[in-house]
Amino acid sequence: PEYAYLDLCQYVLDNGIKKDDRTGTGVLSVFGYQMRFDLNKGFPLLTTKRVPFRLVVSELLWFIKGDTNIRFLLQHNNHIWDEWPFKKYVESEEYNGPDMTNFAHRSQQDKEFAKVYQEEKDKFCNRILKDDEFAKKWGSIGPAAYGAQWRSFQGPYGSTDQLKEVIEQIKSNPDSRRHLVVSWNANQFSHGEALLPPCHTLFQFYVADGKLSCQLYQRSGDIFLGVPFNISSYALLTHLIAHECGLQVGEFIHSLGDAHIYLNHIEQVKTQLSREPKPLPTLKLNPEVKSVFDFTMEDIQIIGYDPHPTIKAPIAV
Ligand code: THF
Repeated sequence: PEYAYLDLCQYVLDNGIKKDDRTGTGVLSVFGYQMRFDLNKGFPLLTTKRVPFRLVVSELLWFIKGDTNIRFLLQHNNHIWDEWPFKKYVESEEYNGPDMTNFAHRSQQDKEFAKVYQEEKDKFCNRILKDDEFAKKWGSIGPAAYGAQWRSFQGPYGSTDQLKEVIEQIKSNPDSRRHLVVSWNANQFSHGEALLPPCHTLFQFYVADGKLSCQLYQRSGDIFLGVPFNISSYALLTHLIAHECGLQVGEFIHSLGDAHIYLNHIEQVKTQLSREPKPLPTLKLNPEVKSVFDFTMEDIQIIGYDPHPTIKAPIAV
């Protein structure tokens, strides 16, 4: 079932080196690690803790739409990207509420502050939902977000819809070795355009024996919170594209650069490792939908998901 993931956790606990990081939290980290998931042996949604699949789906549909504004996520009650636009807003001239400096850290240490922070963030989210002008100005996670890179990669020759082109190529020229989508636009980052430069820098598809496989190179992976999402997100993307192209699914191969466990996630990881994995669920796609670009939440179902309970952990911002 999910041993590839559990082995990664154990490997980093055993071999990880203590490092400081951008967020000031501290991590146990290794460099270079690869996991393989055979998508014919069940859908890789972890069973040793509950992974909220509807959040994975709405995030992926958001990328596929080419959207970079969190309004769509909020409309689906998905809050996994809130912290980044909120940070930009509270650091701006326009914000005049209570001091939010270092909110991610302080809200973990200080219960009173955690309440004030939650109120301010709720206000922010409500304005993003209701106020078009405000959403336009403050809801974006920046022009370097996945949605923009996948659907309108900017370069000297104009804009490229990488996702659309790669799907066309998989259909017309399956043996090609160029089925790539790249999110890392070095030029953009060196000019300060990104709130958070993409962690999923590049993915590639591969067709053999009528099966579609996908490999992701992720430059940085938050093993406890992010990676379980990332595995099921790319597995789902592979299923959607295989569905449109009339292919079966093959493998998802997850290659990680800096693979780390945040120091404030270590107890949670140990709890998870103490649990017995259960059989993986299966994915069911609405056969009426033909194009990757037409799927909605209702068209994507997970069957037979019976995980161990949720394990809470704070996100590093
Ligand atoms: N930053 C960091 N530090 N870690 C990441 O995993 C990460 N992401 C995205 C962007 N920056 C990142 C955001 N993805 C959760 C999951 C994925 C996220 C962000 C947050 C999270 O908190 N998941 C909870 C459930 C949350 C909920 O129910 O609302 C969980 O228990 O899984 C990597 O893509």
